[in-house]
Amino acid sequence: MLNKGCTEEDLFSFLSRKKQEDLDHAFILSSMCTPPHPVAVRAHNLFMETNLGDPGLFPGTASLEKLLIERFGTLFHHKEAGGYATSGGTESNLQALRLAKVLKHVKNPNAVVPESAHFSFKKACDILCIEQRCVPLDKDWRMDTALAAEQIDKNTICLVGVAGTTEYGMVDPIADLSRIALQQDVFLHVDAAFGGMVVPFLPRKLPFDFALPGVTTIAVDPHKMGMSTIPAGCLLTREPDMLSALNIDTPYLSVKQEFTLAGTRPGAPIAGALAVLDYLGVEGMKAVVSGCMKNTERLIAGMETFGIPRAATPDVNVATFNCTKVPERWKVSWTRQCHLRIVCMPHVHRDQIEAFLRDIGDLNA
Ligand code: 0PR
Repeated sequence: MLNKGCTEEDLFSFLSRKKQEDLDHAFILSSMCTPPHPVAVRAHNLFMETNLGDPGLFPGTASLEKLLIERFGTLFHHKEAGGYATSGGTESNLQALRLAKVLKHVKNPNAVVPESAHFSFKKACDILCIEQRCVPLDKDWRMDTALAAEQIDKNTICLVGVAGTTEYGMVDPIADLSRIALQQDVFLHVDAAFGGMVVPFLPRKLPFDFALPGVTTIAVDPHKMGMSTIPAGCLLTREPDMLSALNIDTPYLSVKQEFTLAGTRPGAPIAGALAVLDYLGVEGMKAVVSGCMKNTERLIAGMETFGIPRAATPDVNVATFNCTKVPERWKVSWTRQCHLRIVCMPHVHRDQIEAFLRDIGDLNA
């Protein structure tokens, strides 16, 4: 630390230079995050100093968190759902498994997850000492539900399905998983960190939420397709009071117990997340999602005209290809199976898709 502080001007010229070292979003095709919507930024700034680790001091902010959970409950066909705002999908998935572990009381618990599950489940299982059982996918990159049913035994506490897989953008057959979960009396956690803000706004109905009676908990991340500021995730529970099973005593705070993972929790991104939902409404979100899906389809069609086939026909805005080379200025990602992966987020406009396709054309000429 400097002995004597520097001037504000020097400080911010240093910070601006550092910011310029970050990549330009115009070329980022690999991210599931996107620059926040302007109303999210404005709401975030308004609630900058709030801390929901001590909600009694910030009752207004705490009521926004309640509203956010209510909005998602309603969107996911269960107005009475419980839940809270997390730091993102990793925390939501961890807390969902923790809840299953606490409520299921099994000595050597295991969780049955698809091979496509996000690596946060590995972290959660490590921390919670749960055996992670991975289920192979079918030829369309969705969880094979027959194989999932075979993996469940008396020590299984939770079955996991993904709505919008990280690598291939698929929605698992959650209706089948819901039936299996009810039959076998295990929890069903749906990781809709990405797809929770896409699937409800698609013209094609893909069941994944509380309308399916076996679904116990859902993770959804406003900081992905919800265009909020970071960090904003949500964990929703079917039973309104389910999370109280995780309560621990917090004697000197304004509330005497808490079930959250983090202690200090920012209220700002919660305000940001709610701001986007209320500002855009269902119609606005449909327009955003429709734009992203059209760009995904255009990208797939364009690549195929160059003889570069898709690796999957995605349910959400993630496109994958049998392709080995991409012009350097574009920041793309590669799946574990070495497929090119592009996420058509709201910041990836049609112009960028066309410019990318032109570059691919030049590369293949
Ligand atoms: N579940 C799913 C289905 C996810 O795709 C992700 C993250 C998570 C859970 C975990 O969410 P948090 O990272 O919010 O805890 N998916 C992206 C990924 O791992 C996250 C990401 C976003 C990565 C932007 C890179 C990036 O630039 O690919």
